[in-house]
Amino acid sequence: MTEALFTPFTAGDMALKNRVVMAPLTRNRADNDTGEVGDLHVAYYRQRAGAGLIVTEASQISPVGKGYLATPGIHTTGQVAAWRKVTDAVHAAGGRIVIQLWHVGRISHVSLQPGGQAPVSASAVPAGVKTFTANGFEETSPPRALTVEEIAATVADYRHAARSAIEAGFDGVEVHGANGYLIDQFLKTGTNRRDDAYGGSIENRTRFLFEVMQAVTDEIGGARTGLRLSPYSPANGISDADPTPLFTHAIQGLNRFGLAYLHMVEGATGGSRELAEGESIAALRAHFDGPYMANNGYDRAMALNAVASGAADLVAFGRPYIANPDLVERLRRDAPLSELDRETLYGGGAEGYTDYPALGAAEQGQAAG
Ligand code: 8OZ
Repeated sequence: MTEALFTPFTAGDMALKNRVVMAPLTRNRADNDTGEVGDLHVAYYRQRAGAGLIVTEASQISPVGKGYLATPGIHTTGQVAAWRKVTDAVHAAGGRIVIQLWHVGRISHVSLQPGGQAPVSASAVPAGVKTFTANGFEETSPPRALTVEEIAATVADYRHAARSAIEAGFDGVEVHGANGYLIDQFLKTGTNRRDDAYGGSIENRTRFLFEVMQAVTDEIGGARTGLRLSPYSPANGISDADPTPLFTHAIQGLNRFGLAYLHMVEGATGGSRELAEGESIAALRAHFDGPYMANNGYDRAMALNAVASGAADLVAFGRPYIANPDLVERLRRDAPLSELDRETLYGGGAEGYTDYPALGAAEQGQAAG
């Protein structure tokens, strides 16, 4: 019997060969000056083309959207040409790949910003967390609030990045609305103290998200656009006074865009799946009409069950994909998973990046036996 996790699925315009997704993973190996990916990225993503869908590492939509050393961008012609080699390699290997569109907002440092300026956010509320700069881990710099004109320009940057993604050969984009970055900073009360049309009520705090989704879907179509949210995650010092009504409104409002999928971090990003009393991912998911991608701490049994039961259409695996380039094959055969090396997660070269082996032919025979 073929488990549903390994059967094809169509997400918007994207015909996927299975329901296993490689989640976005920041690895800090792009050229820090140009934001361009290189040959290592081509090899890394090609090795992982067995996934039904790859979501790339988060990639900044503009220079001010950058918040960590050596993350890639998707806004210059050089970045587009560099990513084209990755998308060609993944497609030649039979995979599908979308790029995650990222603006970090306040999760940045003056040394990473154009002209050494302060990072931007919904409001001038410091994050009190660390980022990764040329000097190692450093406290994020206090942000300033975007003006209404700058918000419009930022929406235009998302649109331009989405167009650039299609020019680079991506099958679509995933807008990063999660983990305490700019969109989340507008959504949640801990970071949004605005008293204009972008702050205060739930309608106002979701305005920026909806403007971004409108611009991106106008530009490339909803069927090539996904979105990642993390309603209950405290990642990057974010908080909201009452997240359930906020995300109920947000998710209901997303239905009009005909998205390829909604990707949810179910709990604390990279941490606990426990929720507070009255909070339920299933209840939020029920408001969404389109394909649902589950994420956060899934193992094989959880993923098989989530798809078989209909709780999820797709399951995104993050950390397991770092050390297991052939993760789908290992899940299919119920083969052991390799452990990742934490020392080589962020930055560096091929070590801990492209040198994790796939199952050997002999092991594959045994596991299949
Ligand atoms: C780990 C390190 C740096 C960035 C996220 C883009 O949490 C990230 C990220 C993760 O979404």
